[in-house]
Amino acid sequence: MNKKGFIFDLDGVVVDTAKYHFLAWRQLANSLGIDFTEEENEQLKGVSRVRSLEKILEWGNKTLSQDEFTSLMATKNEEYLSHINKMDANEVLPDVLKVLNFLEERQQGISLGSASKNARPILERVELLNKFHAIVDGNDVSEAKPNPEVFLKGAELLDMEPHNCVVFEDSVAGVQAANRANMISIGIGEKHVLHEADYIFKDFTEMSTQFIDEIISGKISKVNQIIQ
Ligand code: B16
Ligand code: MG
Repeated sequence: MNKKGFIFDLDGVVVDTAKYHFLAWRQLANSLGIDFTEEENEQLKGVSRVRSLEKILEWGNKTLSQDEFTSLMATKNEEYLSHINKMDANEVLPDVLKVLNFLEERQQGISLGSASKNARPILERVELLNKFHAIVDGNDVSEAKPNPEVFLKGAELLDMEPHNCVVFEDSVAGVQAANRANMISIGIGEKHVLHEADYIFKDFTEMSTQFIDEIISGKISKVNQIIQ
């Protein structure tokens, strides 16, 4: 079948909001006397807000009451939203629009598969909301990546079998989720971080339309092969 489901992660794939998550989490962590590196931050990518705060508290060896925990999550989100509210279409990552338009031309299924509860407002701000046939975000799932729920729901909404779906992901947890869903996992980012992905590209400018066509035709399938 020459139709596939293409599932895009949001943060770090469609837009670089990963940097805003990092700024907001680091500010919050520092206020608790905890610091973490950009390398440790990789572990926060793609995972839920709750799990992110749990990890930061683990790093700092701190425990909080449930009320404090909830209030800190709200503080982080306010800080994060102050960055998001300044975003516009210029913040869409290079060649994302080109790939979305190409997939639209080829009449492929297009879904978002993000852990973020802010996914819809972000897509609206960067004027991409109408490019997706389905959206699954942090409001729609009960299990966080690396659990495959977010991508399996995307496949279902697109009416596609998981093995006919492809996931673009910038996070380790997200690549693992795609693999567990039995989808072709395409890492967007660094090879040494995303080595579990079937294919890896630095960004969409490195991905040819021929590569996408070969996925659509089935010539390229799920193998543990690295292209860069
Ligand atoms: P929010 P993605 C994820 O989005 C981020 O990568 C991760 O860092 C964040 O904690 C998570 O969304 C939740 O985001 O606080 O906005 O609900 O990469 O899955 O698109
Ligand atoms: Mg991401």
